[in-house]
Amino acid sequence: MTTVENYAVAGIRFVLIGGFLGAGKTTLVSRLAAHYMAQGLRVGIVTNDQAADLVDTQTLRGQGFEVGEVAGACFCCSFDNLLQTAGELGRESPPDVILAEPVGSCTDLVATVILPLEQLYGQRFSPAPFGVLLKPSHGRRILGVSGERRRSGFSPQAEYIFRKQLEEADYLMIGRADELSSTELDQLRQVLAPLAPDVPVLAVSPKTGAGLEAVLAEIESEGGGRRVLEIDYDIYAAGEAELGWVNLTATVERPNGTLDLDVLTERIAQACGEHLAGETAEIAHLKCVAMADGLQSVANLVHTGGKVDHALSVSQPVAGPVRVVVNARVAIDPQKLETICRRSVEGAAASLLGSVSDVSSHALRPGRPEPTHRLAASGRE
Ligand SMILES: Nc1nc2c(ncn2[C@@H]2O[C@H](COP(=O)(O)OP(=O)(O)OP(=O)(O)O)[C@@H](O)[C@H]2O)c(=O)[nH]1
Ligand SMILES: [Mg+2]
Repeated sequence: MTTVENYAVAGIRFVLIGGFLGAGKTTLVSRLAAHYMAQGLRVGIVTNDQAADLVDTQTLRGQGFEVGEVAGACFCCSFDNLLQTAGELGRESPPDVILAEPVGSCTDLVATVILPLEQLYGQRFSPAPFGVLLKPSHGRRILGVSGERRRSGFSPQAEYIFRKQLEEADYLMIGRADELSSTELDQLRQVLAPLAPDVPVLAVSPKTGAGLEAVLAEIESEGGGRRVLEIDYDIYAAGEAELGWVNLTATVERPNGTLDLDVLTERIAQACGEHLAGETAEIAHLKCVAMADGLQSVANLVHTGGKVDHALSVSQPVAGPVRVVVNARVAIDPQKLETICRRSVEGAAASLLGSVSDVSSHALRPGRPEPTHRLAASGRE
């Protein structure tokens, strides 16, 4: 069982949770953080994105966690920034556990993050075995469950990233298990077996907490296999560059009236989803947070044609300005995506008799990953 004492001896337990965009990493990180805090451990969280204005940072901070953000590039390419951000968590007394969520289009994390932490900064950090969440919706299509190899909506290069993420795991977690039948779980286990032989495969539901005990046991086990990938960075870079990336912020206001934050985020996500379906553009993850009076509503879409889900809900209407942040990662031209996001925010606000101001956004395609370090298990760069 984890105690403050044994983490204090071993250094900060550094827990990296990998997995594709929309797999459920933030939801799992939040569950794990709550669990460790309830045990009396000090917890810090690090989020990561290619651009500023992250929904995940807002939602985790809104839940009362201490969160540092590495923005502008993935952990592997901003390794020193990751170290600095981790070092700034819990300034008065360092955390016992750091939970870190990499960008969901990132892979090769064992060689570029876990081994450098272990081999170059092993006095400070004790990296846990690396767990990767499988996203069932895209996983079924990309891995060809039951021979139903359907179009995933992504190019072979982006599918390559999805597979590589699974290959480097010390343990795999099939996410959203609450939505899967036992047959569907078995089918996923079968297609995972050749990709990741000899790796434990857990069924988890970050949203309900089911399966958390088994994840905790993996995190607390000693040593990971440190599965360093054989990976072609040209394919990896092409796969990442296929995604349009938009982070948009805006203020929505309804003069002399109140706004229902859940309806607002749902309408924004719904409108984006409809526009993108019209473009036959596959959504990797589209999330929208609306914040006011310390309250947060978050609406998510994790594939095109999917149903809008609320990761966080607010029951009462709010008066006054509402801060909205949209993060969209979609296989489409980023400028087109930016226009769709702006129009969707404006349309949703207008449908609630609200107005939009202070709009700002970043639209980009992720650049080629150039890791700060890339270590082999032997410690050589
Ligand atoms: N039904 C169900 N939904 C879940 C579960 N875990 C996460 N979700 C939902 O899946 C969506 C994506 O979850 P996130 O935790 O934001 O996913 P993520 O991997 O952090 O996404 P990125 O940061 O964009 O890569 C949200 O709507 C969550 O509420 C689960 O166990 N069951
Ligand atoms: Mg996340």
